[in-house]
Amino acid sequence: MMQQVRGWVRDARHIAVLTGAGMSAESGVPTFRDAQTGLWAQFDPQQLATEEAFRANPSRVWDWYAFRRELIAKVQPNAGHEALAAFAQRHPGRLTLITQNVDGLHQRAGSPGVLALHGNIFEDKWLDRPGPCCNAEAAARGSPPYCARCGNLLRPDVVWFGELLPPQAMAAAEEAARICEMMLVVGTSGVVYPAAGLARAAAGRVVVVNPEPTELDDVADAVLRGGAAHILPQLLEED
Ligand code: BV8
Repeated sequence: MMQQVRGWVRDARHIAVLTGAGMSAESGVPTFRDAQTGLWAQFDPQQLATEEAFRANPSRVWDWYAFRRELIAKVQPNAGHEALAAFAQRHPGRLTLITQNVDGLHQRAGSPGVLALHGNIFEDKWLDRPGPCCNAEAAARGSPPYCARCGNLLRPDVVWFGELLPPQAMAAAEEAARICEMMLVVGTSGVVYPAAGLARAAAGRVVVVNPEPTELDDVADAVLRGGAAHILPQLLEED
């Protein structure tokens, strides 16, 4: 199967890649559906990653993101991130990388033009429409930081459940799915929409890379059972 899929990679002019939290698992970043650790074990990420949860308890949600930021800042991109970046650098314009991840590891590995559908965990934005008094650099320290003049809160610049994805990134991702001869779907359970819908809309062959069964296995032309850091270097290295 690996040799056959390597042939598909060789023959594809346009390759779309959709990655999820499993892409970063071998870097040491727990996936979204891994049991939350320690203090966070009592919370469901799907409940925490919402505007409603933030408004109800800003410091709890802010502290969860601070905990994740601290963990992600200490890890490195893995061989899977690096294989995707090296391929894109060897073949400019042939590979479009679409990620649901907010950890920035694809960007740190050197992948160009990453379509980050769910935002960036290291960026903040104002919770409510900012007034002239709202200056993020001068925000009053706190969990979360806030505008001392009007009380507006800073929040992580990620897409929470119930929030629209960035229209430009999503449009570019849909275009990449439409023109691709193949789509690699790596490290995602395929549960979260509209990102998972990209695999269902792919014009080309769909190849799932995942150690476990996923919700997208039914649309896969091939499934490579294994970890991203192990499979992707084999799949993308040149003969
Ligand atoms: C929206 C940022 C419109 C925050 C995240 C149909 C259409 C549209 C929307 C919906 C729909 N159905 C339901 C919805 C609503 C909802 C949704 O999808 N709910 C699900 C749970 C049913 N979607 C939304 O709300 C989206 N917005 O639709 O807006 C709208 C707007 C207003 C009003 C109405 C409609 C917004 C979704 C974005 C949410 N934000 N992240 C943050 O990170 O804190 S999603 C979050 O889950 C992460 O980004 C994560 O990447 C993502 C998806 O999870 P996965 O990446 O798949 O991770 P998971 O843990 O599930 O799986 C890991 C996989 O890795 C596993 O398969 C595992 O086997 C594998 N793995 C493990 N180790 C490895 C590995 N793979 C490879 N190698 C390994 N070593």
